[in-house]
Amino acid sequence: MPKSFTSIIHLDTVDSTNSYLKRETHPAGTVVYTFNQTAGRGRHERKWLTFADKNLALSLLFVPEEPISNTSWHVAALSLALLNVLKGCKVQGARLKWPNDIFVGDKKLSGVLAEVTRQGKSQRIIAGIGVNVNATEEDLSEAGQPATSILTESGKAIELNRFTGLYLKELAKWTRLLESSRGVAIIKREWLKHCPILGRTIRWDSPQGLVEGKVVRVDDEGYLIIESEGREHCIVSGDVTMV
Ligand code: BT5
Repeated sequence: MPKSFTSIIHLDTVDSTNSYLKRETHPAGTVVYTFNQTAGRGRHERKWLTFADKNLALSLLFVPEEPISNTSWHVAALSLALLNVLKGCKVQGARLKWPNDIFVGDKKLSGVLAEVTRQGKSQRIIAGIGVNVNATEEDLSEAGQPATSILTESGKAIELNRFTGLYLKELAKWTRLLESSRGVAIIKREWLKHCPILGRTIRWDSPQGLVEGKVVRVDDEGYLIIESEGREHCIVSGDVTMV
């Protein structure tokens, strides 16, 4: 088992690997995964489709020593780990899309959902990733937005246990980095390399309505700072599209 994890639980089926970790008591570093998630969740109560025995749904429990104010770098660790595995799977041109997606061209291949709960005085971060591994174009047409998979991009299916092993090995590296003192700086640098958002004009679906502005920086907590009509806005969450 990779050193960063305390246990790795494989479930034949589960409603949602994030929900599983939320309702159970497990130590920090527990990973749970399945190839048959029946009620996968996205952000804002959206659905995440898994397609039985074709895709991976995996969640990891973090219990940080100090409370954190946002989960951007945890999300980034899960995504960056996947980007490295995708290279080995001959998927060309994968990139990150703020805040939580992996895209190839204009199609979504993976999404991450991070949720924060409390247990006594501890903060628990449950970060879950859904990866389209062997889903076919026909499956993906149900996703409600352009979507793709490793199979569709590379033309080759990959055995799910093998894929999960490769992903866990990478994830262990990024998780260790996240917990090291210089880790966040390295994750931020790598994230910026793969998420070409600086200087771009974006449209942000804010609680007050649509805001269009240029991304001037990403702060150390992973928030996007955009400039719009002479004012800076800090984007904490929500959906953004490039203009
Ligand atoms: C996400 O939400 O992209 C986060 C997805 C996280 C799923 C993982 S699986 C393990 C863990 N357990 C869970 O229950 N969840 C996590 P969001 O950015 O809100 O995107 C959701 C939208 O993506 C949906 O409204 C659909 O349009 C689209 N979608 C659903 N399934 C998809 C799929 N398999 N591939 C591509 N797009 C999909």
